[in-house]
Amino acid sequence: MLIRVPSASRCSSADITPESVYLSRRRFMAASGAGLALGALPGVAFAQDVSPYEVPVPAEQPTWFTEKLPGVQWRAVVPVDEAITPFEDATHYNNFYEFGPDKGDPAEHADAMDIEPWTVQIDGAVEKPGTYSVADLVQPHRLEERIYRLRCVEAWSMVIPWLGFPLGELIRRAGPTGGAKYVAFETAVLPEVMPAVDSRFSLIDWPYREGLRIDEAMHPLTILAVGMYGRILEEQNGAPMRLVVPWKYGFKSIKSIVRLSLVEEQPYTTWQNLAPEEYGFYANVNPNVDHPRWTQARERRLPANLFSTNVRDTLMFNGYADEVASLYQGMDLAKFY
Ligand SMILES: Nc1nc2c(c(=O)[nH]1)N[C@H]1C(S)=C(S)[C@@H](COP(=O)(O)O)O[C@H]1N2
Ligand SMILES: [Mo]
Repeated sequence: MLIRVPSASRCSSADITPESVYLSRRRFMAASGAGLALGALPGVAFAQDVSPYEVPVPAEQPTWFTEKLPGVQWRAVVPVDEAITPFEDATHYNNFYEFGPDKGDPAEHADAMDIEPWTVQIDGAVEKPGTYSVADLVQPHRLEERIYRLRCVEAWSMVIPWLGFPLGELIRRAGPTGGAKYVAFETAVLPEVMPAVDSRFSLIDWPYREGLRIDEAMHPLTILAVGMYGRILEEQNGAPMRLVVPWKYGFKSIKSIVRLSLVEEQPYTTWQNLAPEEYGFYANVNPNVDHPRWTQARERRLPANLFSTNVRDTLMFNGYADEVASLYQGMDLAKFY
């Protein structure tokens, strides 16, 4: 018998979709109509306590989340025509350095984080600064499902169905004033549950910090996510609220946000500060600008397995060039990496 093993250097087009995800997806498409354009169709309601994915759902999800489920706009953006990463991989192969450096550390440690209640401080150049509960921040919004590629700077990627709302809507409600040129974000620092933030040997100057230019923050693809796979976010993925900027390397998508500031100057960001030659402020996914130590032209789509490393070409702006390339018109992307 001839068994063909794809060579590691070639892109594999065979996407492996686990049966359960595939089946629930078929059900889902039948219910909602496949291939929705942005904002084209009203959301399809599912029973409050039922995730359309066959994934573990916590026994108790906060009411601020469950009360939003019947109104969710599923598949709010045309889904990528690529298999959704199995929930197990998306929740057990993570970067969340506060919980440790290994991919399995966040899943092991992060559920000790108490996300209920949780508040986010909004300050800087806004008319309505204050400390708001996540419940209050989510309340005015309809949740949308955004199925996005997530491309880590380490050259692996996934496809994750998030539930969230556009960050721009929140900023508009806060009332940005003239000095609002950038948005700065900070993650919680919880030494009792985050083994790495206490370490004298840690290279990172906590809190983990990220930032966007205001036009990037207002872009309709940029969301604050509170759920994934039709359910609440897992702690290791940044519960209760994290940023998702799909055309940028994953490190921009800061988790477990406690502070959002509208500021005049380009803010301090964690990775840029650690290694400015390797990680820039913009961090736009770009197959033509290599990391100093590896190529960014290709990526490993997880899960990879014994028979397929699942290598594929990385797309300009992670496949979102039509939507976002105009934000960078006239900029030298090799200089502003
Ligand atoms: N606070 C915080 N946010 C973070 C990180 C982190 O270490 N700390 N890692 C980033 C990196 S490098 C990536 S690739 C994504 C991973 O998101 P995921 O685990 O949900 O896939 O989270 C980003 N957000
Ligand atoms: Mo990353």
